[in-house]
Amino acid sequence: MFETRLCSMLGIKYPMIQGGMAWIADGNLAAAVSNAGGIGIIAAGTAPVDYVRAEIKKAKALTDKPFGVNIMLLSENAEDIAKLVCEEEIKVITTGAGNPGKYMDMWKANNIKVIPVVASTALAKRMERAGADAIIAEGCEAGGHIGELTTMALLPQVVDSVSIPVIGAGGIGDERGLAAAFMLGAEGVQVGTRFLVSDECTVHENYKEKIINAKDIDSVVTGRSTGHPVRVLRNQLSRKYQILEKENSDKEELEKMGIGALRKAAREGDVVNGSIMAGQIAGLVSKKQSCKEIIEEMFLGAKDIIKALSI
Ligand code: TUI
Repeated sequence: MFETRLCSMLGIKYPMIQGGMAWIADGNLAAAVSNAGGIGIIAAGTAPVDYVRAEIKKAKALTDKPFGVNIMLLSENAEDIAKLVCEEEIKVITTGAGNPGKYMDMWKANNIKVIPVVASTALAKRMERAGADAIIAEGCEAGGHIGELTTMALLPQVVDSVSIPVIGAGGIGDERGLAAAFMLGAEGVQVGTRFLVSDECTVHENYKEKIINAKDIDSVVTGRSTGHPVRVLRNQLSRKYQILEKENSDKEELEKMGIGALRKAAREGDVVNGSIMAGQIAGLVSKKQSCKEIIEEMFLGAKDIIKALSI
């Protein structure tokens, strides 16, 4: 039922891409998702090149399945990571928070499948023209850096605007979300927040507990005033940030507050002064499971939903 063009393109069993969560999605998580039949992704985020190289080596040791790297285009290391993925013969790249146009030719010359994340039909069309192999349409229910449109509105419009496969993202955390994305024309889904609490995810336990305990309305968007809106779970840092934004504080000072805050929460477990990036679906994520259990539960459940509809 879910054998789409994405499966044959990437050589995977289930058309599911793991979200490229900076400072969270490492070689361990990527390998676990790939071993379970999806496509695991190592997030480069704002990390140094050597860190990303080490995570790639880790994933290579843990799986013989294909896995990818997410390149966060706002990072000052983006260009170096763009070259690293060619050197390391990475099979798939997802990109976020910008337009990867200037790297496309280099990646295509290295036979890499390129799947940019977009938040608009305009960028989706540009990416298709530039040679993208598929598109991730990510709605603002997602965690981290977001665009303006919801998944429900964005996804079908992107599906209509390109002919390459479209992957739905943002707010997809169970079999119902997966089935809904396919109803909107998706040929795959990207899941982030639910994998964050997986057994194989090495994010700090305090971060996992925050996700498990989150309710529907516990995420907020900070950074609209600086032009870099980011969805996070509400905590002392987000409240401080929102007050400063209301007071029209200096943009540079606000940006500085954000840098390093994600790492502080994800690696050090400081969920008071750190940034807990997560999607709106965190309220639905209530149990820790292996990546295999998550993927199989979602696809088997979605199959049942769609079967029940066709009676
Ligand atoms: O990239 C993400 N989510 C992220 S990146 C990240 S790391 C970070 N750290 C500190 C500050 C900011 C980010 C955390 N979460 N998602 C993919 C995504 N890309 N969502 C939306 C977009 C997007 C938005 C506008 C992509 C392109 C775009 O327009 C670019 C253009 O030039 O048209």
